[in-house]
Amino acid sequence: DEPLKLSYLIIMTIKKILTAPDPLLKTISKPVEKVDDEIRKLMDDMLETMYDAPGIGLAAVQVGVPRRVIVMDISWNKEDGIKEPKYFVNPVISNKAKDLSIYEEGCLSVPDQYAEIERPEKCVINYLDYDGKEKQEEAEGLFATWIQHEMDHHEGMLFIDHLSTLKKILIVKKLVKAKKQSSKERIVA
Ligand code: GNR
Ligand code: NI
Repeated sequence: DEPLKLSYLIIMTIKKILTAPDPLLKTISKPVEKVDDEIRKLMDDMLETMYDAPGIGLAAVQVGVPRRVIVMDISWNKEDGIKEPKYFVNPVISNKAKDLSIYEEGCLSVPDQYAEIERPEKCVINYLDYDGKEKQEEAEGLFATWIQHEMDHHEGMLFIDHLSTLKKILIVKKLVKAKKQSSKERIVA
């Protein structure tokens, strides 16, 4: 028989994603002091949680950790199935373009709700990567929209905060109703 080789073991945890109107989602996230193993473990867990959801991005506050950490993978649902995870620690956005683009956005913390949101079509992003190295990238198109959506989470904002008060109230009402419904179903089950 083949000998069993276990060179290393990675345990990743799928965490619970908070949904609006959870007050924790309004927390302003704190910067990370050092990209150490604890932060890397958080990023691994966030990535697993995001793939499981499934989503294309996730901010730490969405799993109840108010730190400036984002994971993202905009490629993994393409046909080739190759995953390309990206990690952004302490991201800062600059050089926002004056021109805006509109995309229909959704959010794992606002389940089943979508709305068209206008944001600068291009921006520059400075951040620390998985190894704590400083990086700079230009973002445009969907990537620009997504990174700005994730950055909003660090400021305690959701995409619905860009909508009119009326639209926002309607969406939050729907979410509260859906939450009540699912907890009833759990009791019956
Ligand atoms: O999975 C997600 N899809 C998405 C679609 C359009 C615009 C933004 C997003 S982000 C979202 C995941 C999420 O909630 N990240 O915070
Ligand atoms: Ni979101």
